[in-house]
Amino acid sequence: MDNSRRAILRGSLAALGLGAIGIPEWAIPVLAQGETVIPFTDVPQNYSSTLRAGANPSRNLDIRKIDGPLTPNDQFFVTQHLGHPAVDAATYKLKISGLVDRPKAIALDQLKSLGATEVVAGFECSGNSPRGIEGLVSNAKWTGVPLRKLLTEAGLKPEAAEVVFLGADHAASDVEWRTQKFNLDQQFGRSLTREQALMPDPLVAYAMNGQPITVPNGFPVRLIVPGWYGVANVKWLSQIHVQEDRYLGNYEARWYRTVKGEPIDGETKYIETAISHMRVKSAIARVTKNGADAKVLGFALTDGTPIKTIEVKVDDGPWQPATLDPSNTKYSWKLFTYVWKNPPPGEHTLVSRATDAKGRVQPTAADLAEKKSFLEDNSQFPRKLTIA
Ligand SMILES: Nc1nc2c(c(=O)[nH]1)N[C@H]1C(S)=C(S)[C@@H](COP(=O)(O)O)O[C@H]1N2
Ligand SMILES: [Mo]
Repeated sequence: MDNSRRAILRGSLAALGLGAIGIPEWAIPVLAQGETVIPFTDVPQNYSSTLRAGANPSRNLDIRKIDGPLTPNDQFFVTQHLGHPAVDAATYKLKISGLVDRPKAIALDQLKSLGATEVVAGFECSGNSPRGIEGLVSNAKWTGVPLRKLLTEAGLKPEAAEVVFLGADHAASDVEWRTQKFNLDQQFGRSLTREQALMPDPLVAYAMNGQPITVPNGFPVRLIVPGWYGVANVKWLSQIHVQEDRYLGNYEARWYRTVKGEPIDGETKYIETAISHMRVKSAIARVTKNGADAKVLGFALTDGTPIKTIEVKVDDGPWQPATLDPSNTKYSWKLFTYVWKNPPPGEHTLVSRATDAKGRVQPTAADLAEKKSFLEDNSQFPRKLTIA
């Protein structure tokens, strides 16, 4: 990159409040000659995308910096409940226990020798929303062994109905039962039904964008369930336990559920559901200007169902079709662009809306009024900016 482009980029990043940290290499192809970023006026001054220190370090992806299909490992969002356990790769063993014919304890090298299937999977935390500028989302290429291969080699017994995934992270936690509260040491755990676990997609992953999975993102091994919310992707995976009964752990049945009113035969019924497949969502991530026209960049997520349309609306104008990026794949996030011709000076509101091939339309915030719990907020995200 020549110095003039570098200077332009530095100016644009300064406008984002990012100037002081220098120019990350991956940001280099972002802006063409003469292209400048139009800052959003809806991003808080203190918005941070650095790993927050403390017992439970987390990090947002600053979606204004998305510049390509894969999120670099040092930018990938980070969130979890119980901090980052240190797992020693040299002594690591993935245990497979319970209702299997051949219980296993698989070392990391052994796991790597069992396969190198790749999937590009993007996901968001089910708590991701406009309130946090949609920063709990990322997209990476994962490499690992198909879960069903491991389960088939272990041999599921006929009565095996539920596959539980336990992380190495654990803590004394409140387990509520009626009016009682037990304080018990619990591992982070999630489950899939036998049928879901034997689908071709779920991956026991040991690499992320061609590198070992980072410690914050689950080193050395994590589960990836493409098309599902982040919570399904158990990090620091230490044990796969197969059982007959439904698993009702804290992060399966209590924390991660949606309380939502649905009209059923003309009456609103409050149905509680577990967090599973991602609901169709899109968001505008960045707006740039080069000459007279502005370019809008955004991302969309689905459960793997193809996108039918992504549309962008400027102020009170009509919905206009956006263009999907050719790099998108079945389970990746879907990048899109929209050319905003001749934006007039002044304040504007831009919003995007995704519709999938099953006809499911991304709702407005008002459409979600009967959803009482905040998870699974796939509402349209109106963005505000000012054209000088
Ligand atoms: N072991 C373990 N895995 C976990 C969690 C956790 O607390 N412990 N949190 C889940 C949640 S809620 C999300 S959104 C994703 C976040 O993955 P990331 O930090 O790699 O972005 O991890 C999931 N996997
Ligand atoms: Mo999450």
